[in-house]
Amino acid sequence: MTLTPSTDVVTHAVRGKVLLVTIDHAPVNALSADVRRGLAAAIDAADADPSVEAVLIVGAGRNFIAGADIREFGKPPVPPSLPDVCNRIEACTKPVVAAIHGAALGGGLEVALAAHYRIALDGAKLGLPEVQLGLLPGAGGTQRTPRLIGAAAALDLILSGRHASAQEALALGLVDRVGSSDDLLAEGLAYTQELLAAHAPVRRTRDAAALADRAANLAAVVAARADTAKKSRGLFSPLKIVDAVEAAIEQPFDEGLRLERKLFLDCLDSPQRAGLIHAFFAEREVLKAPETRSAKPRALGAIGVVGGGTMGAGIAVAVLDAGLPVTMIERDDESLARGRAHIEKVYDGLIAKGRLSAARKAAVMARWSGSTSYDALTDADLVIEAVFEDLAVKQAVFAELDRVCKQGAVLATNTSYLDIDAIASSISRPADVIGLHFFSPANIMKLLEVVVPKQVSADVVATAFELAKTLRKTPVRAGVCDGFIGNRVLAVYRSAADAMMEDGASPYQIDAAVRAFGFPMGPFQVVDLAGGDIGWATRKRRAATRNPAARYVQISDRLCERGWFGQKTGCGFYLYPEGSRSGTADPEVEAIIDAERERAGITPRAFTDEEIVRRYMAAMINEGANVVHEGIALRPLDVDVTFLYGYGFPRYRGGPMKYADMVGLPRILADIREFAKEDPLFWQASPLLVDLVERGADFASLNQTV
Ligand code: 3H9
Repeated sequence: MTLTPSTDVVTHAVRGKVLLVTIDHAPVNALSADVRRGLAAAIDAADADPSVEAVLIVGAGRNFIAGADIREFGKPPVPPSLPDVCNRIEACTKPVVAAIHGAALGGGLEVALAAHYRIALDGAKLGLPEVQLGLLPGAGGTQRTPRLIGAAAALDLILSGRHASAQEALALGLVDRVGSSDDLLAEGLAYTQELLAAHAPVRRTRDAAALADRAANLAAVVAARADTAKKSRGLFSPLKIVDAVEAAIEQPFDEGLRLERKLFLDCLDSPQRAGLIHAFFAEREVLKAPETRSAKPRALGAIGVVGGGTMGAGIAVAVLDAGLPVTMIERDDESLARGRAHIEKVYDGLIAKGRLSAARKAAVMARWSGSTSYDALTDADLVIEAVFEDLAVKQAVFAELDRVCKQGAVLATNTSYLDIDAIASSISRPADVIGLHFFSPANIMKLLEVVVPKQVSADVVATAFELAKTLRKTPVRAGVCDGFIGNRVLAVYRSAADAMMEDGASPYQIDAAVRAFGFPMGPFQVVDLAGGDIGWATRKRRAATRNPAARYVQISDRLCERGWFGQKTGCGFYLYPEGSRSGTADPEVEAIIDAERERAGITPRAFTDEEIVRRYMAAMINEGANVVHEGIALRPLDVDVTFLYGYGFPRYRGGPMKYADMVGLPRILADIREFAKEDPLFWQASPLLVDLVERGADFASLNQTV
């Protein structure tokens, strides 16, 4: 057997009558220019070699092919293009088999669909996830998939971007066989030899017949178009996907491919593609905090949670769901029972929806134990404190943890604002203390701010990142300051929203403008959902240290003084008749706002939705820049991931700092300087923003790996 490199990353070798083509391009066999060249060359070699009767394509490592090389997008294209390579594979005069293990995603599945036969191993993941990157399958996926499995199934796969298992792929007709062992090469070769023995012909997907029933397939397109218009509001690529699949039904294959190429390039040029691909890489970069490289995580077996309120219970559910045991501490039996009830309520909700069995709930709850004595935490590897947000109360808890916990236990606080350095230095082992800021509901929200105090040891930080992985959360490393990354920036853009409200925009207009930008909710809806009393308590806490010269809008306080805390009290900025969760505008609130404007001596003016968004975003970006400048966030991308995962920032815009880069930093700075004419104290341009603009640089230039 000779091994011929087509390129360094694709080799081919003759095995009897079969040309075995191996893609070996770590980490995930993405289809870089070298891989594309290598694949085309291998097919040329197969056609040219009379001793070769069939071709088998496999991937080395853990995956078949993860797709096009995402890092190439936005750069000048290098031939051959992937559509050309797929067409070359399909045109091969000898049967081509793809043997799939691990991921066959995007362009990876398109390569497999261009092959003539497909076998997948158990554990394979097949999908066309391009939509999640603002794209559509651009190497024949929108044309071959419906021809192979019908428009309805193809649209479901392409519009959702989900991964199908090997078994599902078999049932759909996406693959011909599921291997019975995990020996990729043996399975692939055996299947190829079987096909040769049966004189199986070249079988091209372009000729497959699943679109024969034109009417039924068109009906699927009509339904998908209506559904997509509703569900994918604001997104650019989904409706283009529907158009491309429609072309598969209505047009000859080559015409369809041409349309697909055009639509793909339109998507490639779109800012949404840039935003979504930034998000893809950013969510992987945040995992690479310096301590995760320099230190090994400590063991994570038994977890303690102090406090059984909403937050403590949510954290306990997240930990239980990850398969770890939880010991919950509460001050008395009644509170402990309430904590347990909070947890059970989550699981009972799942049972009611048919998503969990009673037996499964019992198995999960068997990992839960509760106690009113801190002594129950002596074996815990990591304890998360989630009690009342008050420094003295938290320090008292930490004194107890210091007393009972074993040496080496990680002691974490779930505070959202408080000075973790002050908590750490109040006990005898400050190196073990860290902040783990979960977001409510803690079992659902993906963001976990890992807040790193001065004295903490590197392996404790590494353990926090490990915990995030176990809990399937997205960790972002943050430094200690009031509000860390997320809530600190939130406080600033909330103030900008309050100022606009007092100056003349209604909360309803502001919310609608922010929703139109792509957030699921506006800032005043968020207040109503979270409970106005929470922000009120924070404002009272900060009152003593607030700069008396700073503008302070009192409208929210007026609502709270009336007990209007939002959804839970039936009214806040909105009215929630009879427990309804979607609010309606409240004329009484508007009257209160009018009265406050009068009290403050403000003549209200009109705002356009565009100006609202400009001010809102400028405030968010400027404080984001401050947070990076002060080292609270490692890089701008850490701010982006915080907002994507914790604050509903629209993913297709990439996060506030990416958005700023796309708008252009000079424009953001010019806006801030313009707004500063009215309120110079609030609108102080971040030194980092000024510096970047002076240097002609952008936030992305600061995103290199730390
Ligand atoms: C496409 O195919 C378009 C075509 O239709 C048309 C073209 C004309 N490219 O996630 P991991 C990197 S669009 C470049 O941590 P896992 C990743 O950044 C593409 N790099 O591993 C990371 O790098 P680093 C459609 C990629 O085991 C490393 O690989 N395909 C690519 O948890 C490991 O990744 C997709 O959208 C790529 N395509 O998960 C699939 N993929 O070590 C995207 C990964 O420097 N990929 N990297 O941080 C995935 O979903 C997951 O990576 C996968 C593995 C499931 C494959």
